[in-house]
Amino acid sequence: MAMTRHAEPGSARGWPFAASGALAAALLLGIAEIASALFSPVSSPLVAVGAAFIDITPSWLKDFAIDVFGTADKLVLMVSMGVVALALAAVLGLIARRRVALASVLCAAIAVLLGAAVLSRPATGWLDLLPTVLGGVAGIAALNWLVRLAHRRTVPNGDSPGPESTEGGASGSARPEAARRTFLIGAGLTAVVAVATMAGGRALSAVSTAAMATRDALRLPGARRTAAPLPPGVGAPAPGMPPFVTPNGDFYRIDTALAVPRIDPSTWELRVHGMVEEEFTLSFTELLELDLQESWVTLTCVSNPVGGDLAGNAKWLGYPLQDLLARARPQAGADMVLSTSVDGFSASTSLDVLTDGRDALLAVGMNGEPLPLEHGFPVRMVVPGLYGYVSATKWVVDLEVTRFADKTAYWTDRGWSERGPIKLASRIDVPRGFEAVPAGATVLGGTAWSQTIGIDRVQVQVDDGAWQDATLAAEATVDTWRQWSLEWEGEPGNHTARVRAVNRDGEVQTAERADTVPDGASGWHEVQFRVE
Ligand SMILES: Nc1nc2c(c(=O)[nH]1)N[C@H]1C(S)=C(S)[C@@H](COP(=O)(O)O)O[C@H]1N2
Ligand SMILES: [Mo]
Repeated sequence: MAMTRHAEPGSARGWPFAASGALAAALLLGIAEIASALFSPVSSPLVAVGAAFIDITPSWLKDFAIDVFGTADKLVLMVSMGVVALALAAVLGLIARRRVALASVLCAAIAVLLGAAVLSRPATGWLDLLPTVLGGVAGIAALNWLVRLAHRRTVPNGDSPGPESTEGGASGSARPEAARRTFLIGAGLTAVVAVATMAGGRALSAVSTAAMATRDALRLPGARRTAAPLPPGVGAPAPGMPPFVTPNGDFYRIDTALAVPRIDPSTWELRVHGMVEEEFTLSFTELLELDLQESWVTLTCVSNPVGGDLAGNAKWLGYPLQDLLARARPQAGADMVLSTSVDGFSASTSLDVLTDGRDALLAVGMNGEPLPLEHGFPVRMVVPGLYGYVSATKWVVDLEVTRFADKTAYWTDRGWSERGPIKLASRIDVPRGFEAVPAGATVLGGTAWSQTIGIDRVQVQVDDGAWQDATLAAEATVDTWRQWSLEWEGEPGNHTARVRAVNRDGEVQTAERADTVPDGASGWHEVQFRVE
């Protein structure tokens, strides 16, 4: 007896659904890959799953894989994972044929598993789930769309009886053709986007991996003029205070860069030009051969609200901008230096400030390391006393000596003020807002800054009582913040503490509240807390 298989219109046309599933999965991974390359390389679900897989593989299997495939072992792993994933995704597509909602839920469940793999990596946090979430959303949308198109191409063939079967012959033969073409176009489009995002993402992360390797291999020369060691007691003796020196990994980051620029130091060049007697360009090697200097500087962002933490303190290594400008010899009438980043960001810095002797640096090092990629590798500016948006250009490649009357910078074009000196500020770090502290003696602590001038006094007022002088911690330099503390004993219940600082010029921090726009927030910081 011969087994004859009759081509059932329904079951024979499973492949468009299987393909829809595979394409949706490919899109999910592609979108996640490009997003992670732009956002944070450790957040790639593909890499996370591969790494997690390597971690759980028994060592005999690892040894076997290395024996058989040698250095191609990782490639073989990635390709095998890809094949298994596409096969599973094809099954998902077949499920979606009858139960698209269930398949969507399964797809979301897969995204959750991928997210779990990302979170299981050592250097990831909740934000690193973003690429997987974006990929998951794209994947589910593509699955639903393609499955709908796949149904349309089968329906007129009698897959489901309905009004179509009673329609005239003309539409009966024309519609499947058109529907088939629509499905193929949809599938092709999804494939193109999936492949492009995957390839783009992998290429981009290869570039960042290379940039990180270059940075890791870089040895910075020592400073000709080193910073004085920190005096003992720069940290206030209040438990829970932030460290006096901000570790690079905890340093606040503010920039307009969607993807962190990756600059190869061997191709980096700084062009110094404009209203100068001598234009020149400087290479990274030339920069490192100059007399580098170290200095402690507290950077502050103009967008820092009263009491906020958009400030960080580091030891910077670099070449004095004053000396660099002396070599260019600015012409009379120039009053500004427009610095531009490789990504187009620009800052207008007053020429007076850059030549008044303060420690303004063309910086290459941060806390004893090359600048981290996200803090401007390989070269940025650091200017004590000015908010970052008018001075701290990261990935800097161009300095134009010009006039405020002739040129404007990125944020000045968007309503922020032209010069941006940092306002005298103080904040309470402990207790934190709404913290409950045990009864007995409490140590209040915080931070104050008045870069280039120095902090002379910090005063604290609790519950409308008298202003009390806080104890100042040791001062590192006038360009750094200064910690303070105050011992206080209060009744159980709710309390409010407020703080103000006085700088060495005798200026008392104003109580007048100002928004961050256009030139920085002002006002006294207040914290409410409870004594148990
Ligand atoms: N290229 C570039 N440099 C930039 C910015 C930017 O958006 N792009 N932002 C500036 C701002 S507003 C601040 S506050 C500082 C922050 O430096 P950080 O990210 O190293 O803390 O960088 C400045 N330099
Ligand atoms: Mo900023």
